[in-house]
Amino acid sequence: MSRTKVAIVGAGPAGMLLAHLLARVHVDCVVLERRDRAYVEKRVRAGVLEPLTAEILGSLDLDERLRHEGLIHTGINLAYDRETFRVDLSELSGGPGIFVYGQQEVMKDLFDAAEARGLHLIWNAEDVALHDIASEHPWVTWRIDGAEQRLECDFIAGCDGSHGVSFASIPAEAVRTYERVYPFGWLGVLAEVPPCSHELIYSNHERGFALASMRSATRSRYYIQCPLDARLEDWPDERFWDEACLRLGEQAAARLTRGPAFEKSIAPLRSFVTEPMRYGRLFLAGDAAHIVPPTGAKGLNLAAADVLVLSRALAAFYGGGSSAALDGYSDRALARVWMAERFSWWLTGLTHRFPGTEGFDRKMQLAELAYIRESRAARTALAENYVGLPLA
Ligand code: FAS
Ligand code: PHB
Repeated sequence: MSRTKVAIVGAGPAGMLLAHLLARVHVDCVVLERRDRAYVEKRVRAGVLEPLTAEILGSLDLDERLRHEGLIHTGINLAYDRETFRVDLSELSGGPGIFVYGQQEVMKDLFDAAEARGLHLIWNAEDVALHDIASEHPWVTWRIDGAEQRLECDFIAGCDGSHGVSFASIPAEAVRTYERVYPFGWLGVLAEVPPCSHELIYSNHERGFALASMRSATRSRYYIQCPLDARLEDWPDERFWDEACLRLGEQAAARLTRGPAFEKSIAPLRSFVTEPMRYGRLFLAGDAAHIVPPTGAKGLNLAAADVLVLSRALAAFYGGGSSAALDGYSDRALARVWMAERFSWWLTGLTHRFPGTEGFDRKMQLAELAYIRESRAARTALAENYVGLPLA
């Protein structure tokens, strides 16, 4: 049996950033991850970092590769009805814009530094279970090679994503959940081809949404909206490229380089929030507490903001004994979460085709896109939300 101050469940962006933030303020913690490093690192997922997330990595001296290999984008593009227009994120938000740097790279940086800094990570922790989370002395158990392990702690950080054990450990009557499930998914490919545009293109096409993104000047990431029952085997590369070209518009299609997809996956889209993000000595962060559709590129960035607030609250507790910040964690994190949920829901509604929304609804989408193209105020609102709203 061992003891720590904070037991962190999950070594995704939330768990690993929290571990580094706590190590920085000398708060002892242990990270329990049910998979191994290779599995967590190979998951493609996010590609856009807000300036706040880049600042957090910088504050931990973990931004060297981001600064040298990441791409700074000062704008994004919206396409609809054979029109494409740019939203100047940097000029309209007064900040640097966004950083295009894959979640895989962020995880590599977090894991490399964790090993170098001696952070305590336990991989392949099976059957993690949380105990006495409503008491002042919670503890965690798990199995390694069949042998039961136990860890005493003061607090548990549930950073184990949307299918983790933390959320499931909270009595249903102690939380309220809010959900919106979208009637479509995203079919995404990763290919070693140069991107068709030096900035992201979000396209609302009558055949459905499409997104042209990238990981570098030689590696591209494309997504198209697909039905929820779509099957990968029905989407050979050529069919994917044909559809992407149709939906991204002639200009982009003319510059699009096709190539073999070395990663292809379908992700469902949903919005989900748990309130509160705390139960007793268990604090939820990231996807364990909330899910956003990837349209707004907010998932990883919300996880980073949650653990920044949580790490400061834990530092205040261990630094001065006050639990005021811990008691305020859930409200403070949720204030930003709901804003990001609203933006992600709104941008999804603006850029995707919803079954049965022909005629008037379609005209509303096109009129709103035309308004954004014409109105500096509307583009400013989009830019402010896209680069990330300040922490309250
Ligand atoms: P994560 O899910 O990343 O990490 C949780 C960790 O906990 C995992 O490593 C898991 O193995 C571990 N775990 C789970 N249960 C456990 C247990 N019982 N015991 C121990 N460990 C356990 N965001 C964007 O901004 N842009 C995108 O393009 C984008 N694409 C996405 C595509 C997909 C398919 C998904 C699912 C998400 C995507 N996201 C995207 C959102 C994504 O980036 C998440 O928001 C981000 O990974 C959240 O990080 P965590 O909260 O750390 O959760
Ligand atoms: C990505 O590059 O994977 C990406 C970018 C922007 C999004 C979603 C995904 O909104």
